[in-house]
Amino acid sequence: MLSPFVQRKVAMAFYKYDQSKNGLLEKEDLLLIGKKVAASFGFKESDSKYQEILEKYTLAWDRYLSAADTDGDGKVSLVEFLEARANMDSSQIEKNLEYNKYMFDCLDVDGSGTISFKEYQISLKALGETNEENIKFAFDSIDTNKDGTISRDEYAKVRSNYFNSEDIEDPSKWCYGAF
Ligand SMILES: [Ca+2]
Ligand SMILES: [Ca+2]
Ligand SMILES: [Ca+2]
Repeated sequence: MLSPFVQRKVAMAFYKYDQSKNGLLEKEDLLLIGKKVAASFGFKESDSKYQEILEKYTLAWDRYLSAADTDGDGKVSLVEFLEARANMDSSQIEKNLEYNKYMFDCLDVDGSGTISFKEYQISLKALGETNEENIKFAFDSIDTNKDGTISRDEYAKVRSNYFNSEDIEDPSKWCYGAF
């Protein structure tokens, strides 16, 4: 059973991903985010880079998020999403890193192996965060070694804390935008 604080964080992430606002997560939501991100980078539908970004979001659904669809109806309800998070073991670092890979790849639009401030900013804006200061605060708190980029390890750490930490002061709660 997740604590009320963790439930709140999980639900917040769920509703940010639910772009069609029907209360369910579907592949379509991931594609909507991918399309916003691709458009923000100035790519057009006919560009190969645009299709490449959509492919990353498709993989994030197929290989990661859809695993929470336990009743197999093609949609993830909030209950299913909460259950999937409750079953996520923070000690299974390797498994979490593997899951994180698909979300990380979505954010690492240019495939450089790190998430730049611009990549993070565009992703958060696609999820509905518009306040630049909030985005900067979130980015700086994830970039723990202060090299100006988010590494795979830094990203895995913040997602693990987001979905597991009971510390209400921990800034990881900001990783999807203002908390
Ligand atoms: Ca379902
Ligand atoms: Ca990058
Ligand atoms: Ca860093």
